[in-house]
Amino acid sequence: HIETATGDGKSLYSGTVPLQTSTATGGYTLTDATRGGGYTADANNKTDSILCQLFGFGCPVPTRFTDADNHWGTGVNTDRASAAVDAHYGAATTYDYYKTVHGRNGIFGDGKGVPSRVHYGSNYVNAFWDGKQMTYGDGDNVVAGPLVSIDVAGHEMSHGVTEHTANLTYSGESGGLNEATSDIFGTLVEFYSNNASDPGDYYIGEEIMKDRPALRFMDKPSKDGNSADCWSSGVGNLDVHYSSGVANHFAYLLAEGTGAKTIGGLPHNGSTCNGTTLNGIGRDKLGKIWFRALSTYMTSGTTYAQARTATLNAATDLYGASSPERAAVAATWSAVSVN
Ligand code: ASN
Ligand code: ZN
Ligand code: CA
Repeated sequence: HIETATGDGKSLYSGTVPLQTSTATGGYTLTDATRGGGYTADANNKTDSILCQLFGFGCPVPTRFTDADNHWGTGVNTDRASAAVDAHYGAATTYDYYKTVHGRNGIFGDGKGVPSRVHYGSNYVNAFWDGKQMTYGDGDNVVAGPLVSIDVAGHEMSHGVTEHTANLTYSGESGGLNEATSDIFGTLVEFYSNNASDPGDYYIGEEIMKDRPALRFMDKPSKDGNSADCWSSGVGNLDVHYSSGVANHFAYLLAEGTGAKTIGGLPHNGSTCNGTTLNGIGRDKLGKIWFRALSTYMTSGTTYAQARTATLNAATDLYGASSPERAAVAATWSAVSVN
């Protein structure tokens, strides 16, 4: 019979981490029965055909990893299990974050875990949630290394949470809010992991990027050369990974306020679009307010103006209509030109 076991693994980005596994023929396998049976498998560098992507026909079947002694990986990508260690840890940490902090049982809210597959395609510089499973590329080692860092894992799986809550449409302003939701919770998962090798910060993808410090910067989104710091009419015409900048900037300023500080060893500097100074109410309250807004007030077509109202309603529910938290939400949206 199958038993659950606790092993450990040498990850690519998060040092040695505990892993929840199961006994299997030949030792152990990366199946986490304590978190709804989520498992991690090897995509063997195959890609999904168009038929697979559109209709689910002829999809390559990932193969399970096995390990004889339940000590996984080497911390370098030449060992195929190392990226799997990060992915399995990322899925477990994201599951725990939503359950512990928000009382949500997994991505779908039904207690089911999800499959993750690593080594997708060849030099594939992306990671994605397809509605059912996580997929991670190995990167090209020029722009990016393997895309299995905890903030990327939390970002992608949070797309699943968004899909099953507000279901923000992935274009226009709602698309920016969808992307920002993933950046916000990917970041809060990274902080929740409390991992010395990859401490929390408001950069997205700082562990994976090779040709720049990170993919995105929540303290000042325009640092990526493309993202918007402040709302303006037409921001919804940007790619959703850039229109997200307004909400990422809001989230950073709400939690941390203005001014220069070092977070997770990296420089951050919040400044407002209207010249105001903000103090920040902390990450935990940011997470509570954003999650309640997402799961209670936002809908598929929510705009930035409506996100302001949604988060104000959430803050009223959580802290009261006259609370400093609600006032901070109002002042912070105004600080990113959402009035
Ligand atoms: N990595 C991209 C993202 O999550 C892929 C996608 O699903 N658009 O934004
Ligand atoms: Zn995304
Ligand atoms: Ca990060």
